[in-house]
Amino acid sequence: MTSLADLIAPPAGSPMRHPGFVFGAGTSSYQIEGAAREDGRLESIWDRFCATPGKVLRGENGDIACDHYHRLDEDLDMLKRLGVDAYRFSIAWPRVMNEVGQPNERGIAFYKRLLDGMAQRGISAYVTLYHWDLPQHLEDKGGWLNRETAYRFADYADLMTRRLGGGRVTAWATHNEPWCSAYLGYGNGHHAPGREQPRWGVQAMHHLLLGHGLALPAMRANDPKAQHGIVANCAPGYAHADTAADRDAALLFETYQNRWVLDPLLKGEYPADLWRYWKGCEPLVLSGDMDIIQRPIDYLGINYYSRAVLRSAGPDTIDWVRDPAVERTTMDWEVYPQGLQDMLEAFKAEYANLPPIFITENGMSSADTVDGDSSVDDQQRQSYLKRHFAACSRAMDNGVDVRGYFVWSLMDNFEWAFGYERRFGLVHVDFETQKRTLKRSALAYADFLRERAGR
Ligand code: NCW
Repeated sequence: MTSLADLIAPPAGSPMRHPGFVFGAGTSSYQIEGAAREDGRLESIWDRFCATPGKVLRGENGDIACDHYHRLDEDLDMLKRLGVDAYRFSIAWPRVMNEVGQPNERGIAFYKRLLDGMAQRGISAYVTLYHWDLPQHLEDKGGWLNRETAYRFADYADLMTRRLGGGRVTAWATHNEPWCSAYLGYGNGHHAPGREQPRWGVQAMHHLLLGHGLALPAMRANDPKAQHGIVANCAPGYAHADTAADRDAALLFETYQNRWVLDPLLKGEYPADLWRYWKGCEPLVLSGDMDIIQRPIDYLGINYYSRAVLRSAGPDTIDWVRDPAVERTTMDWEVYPQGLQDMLEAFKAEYANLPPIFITENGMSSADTVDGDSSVDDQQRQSYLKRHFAACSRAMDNGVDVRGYFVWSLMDNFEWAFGYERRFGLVHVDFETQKRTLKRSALAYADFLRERAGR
C-alpha cells in the first residue's frame, strides 16, 4: 500500500532524502500580509497598481490578502505542522523604512516577531529583501528607471541585515525574479508600476542588478554568517522543429529569459545576443557597474515552473508554440518536469562558477475546493511536485549542486494581476473567512518530512 508520503516523495535513494537537504515553503509580503495601512506602512507600487482600474482581475488587491500580519502565530504553527526545515518569506520595504530612509520600528518589530517565532519552532529563515513591493515614493522619482533607486535599495538592505541579522537568518536574497520586476513592471506593463516600453525594461533590469551588487558588501559585513544570494525565474526553451532556425529561436528565448539575468551576475556581461532580441534597447551602463553586479554570491536561487517551445518567426523574432494536448495548470503553464533537470544541467555546463543552487520556488496553481469533510484533494499538485522532485534528483545525480527546495507556496494568496483566483498553496485559504485547510499535498509533504526525520 502506498503511504501518504509516497504521493509526493522523491525517489528511493534520492540525495533529496538526505537530512541535510533543505525542504521548505515560500511566500511574499504583498501576497499574504494584508494590513496595508497599519503601523506606518507606506504605499507600495502594488497598492497603486491595484487601485488603477483594469490592471488586476476583478479589481482585487492585497489590502487584506491572507491577513498574515494579524495571524502570525497561527501561520507559524501551520509551518510547524508541515514540518519544513525552512520558510522563505519577503520583507515589505514600505513597512520598515520611511520616506527619508529612517527605520520604521513598528514594521521592523513584525519581522522580529516572525523570525523569533520561527527560531522557537526550529525553522530556519530564507529572507528575500525585494519581492516586487517598491515604496511608491521611490517610483514617483522614477522607480527602477532611476539609478538612485539602486542606492536606496542598498541602504534598505544594510538596515535590514543590521537589524534582523545576527544569527536569525540563514540566507538573504536581494531580489526575487528581477526579470519580472524589470520586464513585467517596466517593459510590458503587466505588473506594477505598469510602465510599457522595452527599453525601460532593459534599463530597470540594469538598476535592479546594480542594486543587488551594491547591497552585497554591507549585507556580508552586517551578517557574515548568513549566505547571500539572489533569486531568478528561469525556463528552458526547446526548438519546435529540429531546424537551425528553430534552434536559434530557442537559444534566443533562453538569452532573454535566463542569460539576461545570469550572465551579468556570473560572467559580468550582458550576452551579446540580447541586443538581437532587444534591438536598440541597450541600457546606460557606467564604468565599474558590471564589476559591482558580478560580486560573488554564496548561492543562486532558481524558480522553476515551466518551459517554452519556440519557433522562428523571421530573423531575431520568435514565436511561442502552444501544444493544446499537453498537461497545463490554471496559469496555463505547461507541466514539464524534465525541463528542470535539463535546465539545471545546462547551467552547470554553461557557468564555470555556478554557485550552489536552491530551488527557491516550484509549484502550481489549480482550482482547489474544500470538500464537505474539510479535505482538499489536489491530485495534480501532488503529482506535479513528485515529478519535479524526481527531476531535481536526477540533476543532482548528474552532479548539479542543489542544496534545497522550496514549494511555492505555503498558502493560497494574492496572485498579482490574476487576483485570488489562481491557487498555488499547499494550504487552502478561504478568503471570506480566512480559514486555512491543509490540502492533501501538504499532508503528504508533512508525512514525507516526518518519515525523513525518522519521527
Ligand atoms: S508570476 C510568477 N510567480 C508567481 C508568483 O506568485 C510569485 O510571487 C513569483 O515569485 C509564482 O511564482 C512567481 N512568476 C513569473 C514566472 C513566469 C514563469 C513562466 C514560465 C513559462 C516559461
